[in-house]
Amino acid sequence: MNILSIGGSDTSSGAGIQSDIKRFSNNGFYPFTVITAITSQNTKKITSIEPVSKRSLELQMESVLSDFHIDAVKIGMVFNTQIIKAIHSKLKNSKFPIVVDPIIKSTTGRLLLKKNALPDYRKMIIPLADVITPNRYESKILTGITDARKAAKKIQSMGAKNVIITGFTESNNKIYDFILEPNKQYKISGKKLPIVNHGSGCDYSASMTESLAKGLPISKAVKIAKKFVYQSIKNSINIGKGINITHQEIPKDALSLHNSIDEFRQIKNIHRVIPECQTNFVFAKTNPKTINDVLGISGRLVKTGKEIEIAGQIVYGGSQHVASAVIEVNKKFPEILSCINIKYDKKIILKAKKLGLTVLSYDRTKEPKKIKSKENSSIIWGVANSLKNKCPDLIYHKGDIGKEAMILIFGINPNNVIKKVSKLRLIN
Ligand code: PXL
Repeated sequence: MNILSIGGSDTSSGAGIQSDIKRFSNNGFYPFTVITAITSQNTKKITSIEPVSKRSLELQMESVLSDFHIDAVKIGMVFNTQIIKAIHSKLKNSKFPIVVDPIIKSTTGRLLLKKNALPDYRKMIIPLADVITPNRYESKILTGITDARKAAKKIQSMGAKNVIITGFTESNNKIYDFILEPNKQYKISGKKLPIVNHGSGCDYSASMTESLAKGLPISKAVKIAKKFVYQSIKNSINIGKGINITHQEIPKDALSLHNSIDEFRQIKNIHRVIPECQTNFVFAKTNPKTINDVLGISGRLVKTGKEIEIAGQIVYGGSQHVASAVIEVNKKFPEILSCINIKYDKKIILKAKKLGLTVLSYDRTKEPKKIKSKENSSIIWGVANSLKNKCPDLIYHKGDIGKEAMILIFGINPNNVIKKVSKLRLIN
C-alpha cells in the first residue's frame, strides 16, 4: 500500500517527512513525499525555515498524483497561505482518506504555521480531513476553546469528519485523547511517559494514516496509534544534545521474518498457494508459551489479484492459528520456531515425500466435538495428534465439512522455511 506524506523536511529526521518515511517503510507501506518547507533543526532548535515555491509544490503534487495509486494522505507542516491554497486545489476532489496533523509550533518553540495563514488553514485544510489530530495546544489555537468537546465540535463544524484531540492529562501518570466521530464521542486513556520528545505527534498521525489506508474504523485506529506512540516515546533516543527523538524499535527477528515474507511474495505465481483463509508466516521466540511469544502478521498475507499484500503489521500475537501450531510442535521439537500455512495440494505432499522431507498428517473428520466447538483448539489438537518421533517438515490435513484443507511448513527460522518452500517448487 502507498501513502503520500505532505510536510516539512526535518534535518534531525525526528519529525516531518523523514520521520514519516521511516515509519511507513518500517510498517510495510511505500512512502511518497511532497515537501512544503525545508527546516534546519536539531534536538535543541530550529535555525531556519524555507518554504518551497507555489510552483514547486504544485509540480511535486502533480508528479505524485499523476503516476501512483495512493491509499491515504497525511498532511503535516504547511507553513504559509500559498502552500495551503496549492494543497487545497490539488486535493479538494480526491477520493483517498486524508489525515490532517495541524503543525503549529515545534516542541523547541518555533512557529511552523505563519499566524496570518491560520484563517486559510481553517478554511482550506481542515475541510480536507477525514481525521484531524491536533494536540490540546493546537486545538486551542485553531478554535480559541479549551474544553475538549466544544473545541472538537467547532473543528468538526469547520469541515473535518473525525476530530481527535490528543494529550489531556487525566492524573499524574495518565493521559487521554478525546475523539469526536460524526455520531459518537469517547476518550481513550493510557499511561503518561515523562519524556520530552520530538516526533510523537507525527508518529500518532502517521499511524492513523496507515490505519485509514487499510480501511480500519476510527475506534480501532486510535487504539493502535496510542499504543504505537507509547512505544515510540518509550524507545526514544537521546541522539543529540537536546531533547529525545522518538524511535521505532524493530526487533531483529521481525526483520528476519520480514525478509522471508518478501522472498515468499516474490515467488512467481505464489498467489495460487494462498488458501481461502489466507496465509500467515510466524517466528517464535525460543521456548514460546503463548501466541504473544510468536511474531506473526496481524492481518495475514492476503491475495489481491495476482499480488500478495501484507495486511497489518508484523507483531507479537499477530497470528492465532499458525502460531498455535508452532507452539505445539515446539513443545516436542524445541528447535522448531517458524511456520507458514499454504493451500492443500496433493502434488505438494507427494513432492515433499519424494524429497525425503518428514510429512505428517491428521484427520479433521476424527476431531472430537468438544474440540471443534472451541475456538483455535482444532489446530492444536490436530498438530499434537500428528506428531511422531521425527521432527516434521510438513503437517497437512484434508479438511472436513466447511473446513478448508491445509498444509503447514515448519522450520527452525523463517529462512529455513523459505528454503523448504523453494525446494518444493510449490508452483509448476
Ligand atoms: O513535530 C512537528 C513537526 C512536524 N514537521 C516538521 C517539524 C516539526 C517539529 O519540529 O519540524 C517539519
